[in-house]
Amino acid sequence: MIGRPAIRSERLLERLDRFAAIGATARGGVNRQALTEGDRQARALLTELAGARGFHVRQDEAANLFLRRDGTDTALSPLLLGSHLDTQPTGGRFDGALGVLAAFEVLEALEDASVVCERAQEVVVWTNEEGSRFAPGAMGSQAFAGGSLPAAWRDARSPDGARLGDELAATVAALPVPIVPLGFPIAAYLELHIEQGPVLEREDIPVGVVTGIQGTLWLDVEIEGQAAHAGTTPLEFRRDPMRTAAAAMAAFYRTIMPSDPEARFTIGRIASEPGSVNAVPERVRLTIDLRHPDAAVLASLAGRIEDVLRDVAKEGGCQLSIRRLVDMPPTAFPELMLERVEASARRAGLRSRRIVSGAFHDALYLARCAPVAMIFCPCRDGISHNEAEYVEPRHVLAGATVLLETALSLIGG
Ligand code: HGY
Ligand code: MN
Ligand code: MN
Ligand code: MN
Repeated sequence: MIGRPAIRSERLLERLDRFAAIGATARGGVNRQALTEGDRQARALLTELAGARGFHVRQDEAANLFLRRDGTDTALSPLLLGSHLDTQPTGGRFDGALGVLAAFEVLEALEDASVVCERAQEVVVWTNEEGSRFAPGAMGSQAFAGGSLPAAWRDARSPDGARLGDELAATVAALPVPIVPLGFPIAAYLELHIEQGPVLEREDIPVGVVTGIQGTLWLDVEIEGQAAHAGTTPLEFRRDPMRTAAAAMAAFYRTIMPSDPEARFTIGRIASEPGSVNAVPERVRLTIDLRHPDAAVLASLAGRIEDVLRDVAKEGGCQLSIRRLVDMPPTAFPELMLERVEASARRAGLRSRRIVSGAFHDALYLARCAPVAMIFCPCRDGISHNEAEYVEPRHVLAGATVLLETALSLIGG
């Protein structure tokens, strides 16, 4: 080893700028949705950078991408570190990309310092973490942890009408690299991510030691009534799904979050068919994103939501269908891994605090197959899933340094 490996901040910041240019939006954000041309472009760039450093690039059938830096003992399972490159439609330049590029920077720092390790290290890019173009979210990591990609997912359709299976095939075909089995033994998984909330910034603490991830449920709700003339149809003749949806939404906004400060309830998408100004809609579809740190409370809130929907649909003479698109139980990360990250922060001379994640992450599924640790860094005003998302360079460096230190503690460096 030639000296202790160190993060080269200017290289990492330059990489973040370079990737932010792929899918850049006019308002300074990034629109690089899962399995689009932009996603494929970012994967190709990362593959090129990896090849230039002699890292081995491979992918699996879920298009999860792996960049491997060999260890001396091939019998040892690798340390995996990474995140995702796909973004929200009006996403930021750090959500996901920070974790991938910081992980890549860790491998480069090890290579620069000629650190020879017994255990291989692999940067991973998980496919479709956001789930906003194709549900469910954290798709690639879920397939990796489960060892299979459910056939039903392949027929998932995006709002722009694309079929997941086709986009997945195009993404895998776009990178002529060896295919690895879906799911292989790993020693541990590390992920650096922005907090996407206000706590670390408010307390001026540079490192978040993530204790776990709260539970998440996504519901796809379809309310079917009867299309009718807007001008001629009196109330008693209407079976209006928009009126039904509005009654349910009013009840949800009035009760769920106001009565439980830990509950998170979001309707992010609503669509009306045929969507004509002067026709009572035939159908209304809306999505519900429900979260809570307590599994029993999450289940009971979901039950109440479904009861309210059934009652108002009955009252409005409408048909109702509810599909569960995502059902992620609350997940805790191992105490020993939390202590590892805290020790890494201390070695780096950085203050840290434990924090639960309000957002889900790929680490949630990796926790089912290996010891996992997540490191958070503060983001400005806690803003994310928004083009204004921003992380100060000093916090990028702090997070990447703790990621390097934690990786070293796991590969015997
Ligand atoms: O929705 C989430 O929690 C993640 O940021 N995709
Ligand atoms: Mn090699
Ligand atoms: Mn993310
Ligand atoms: Mn996100």
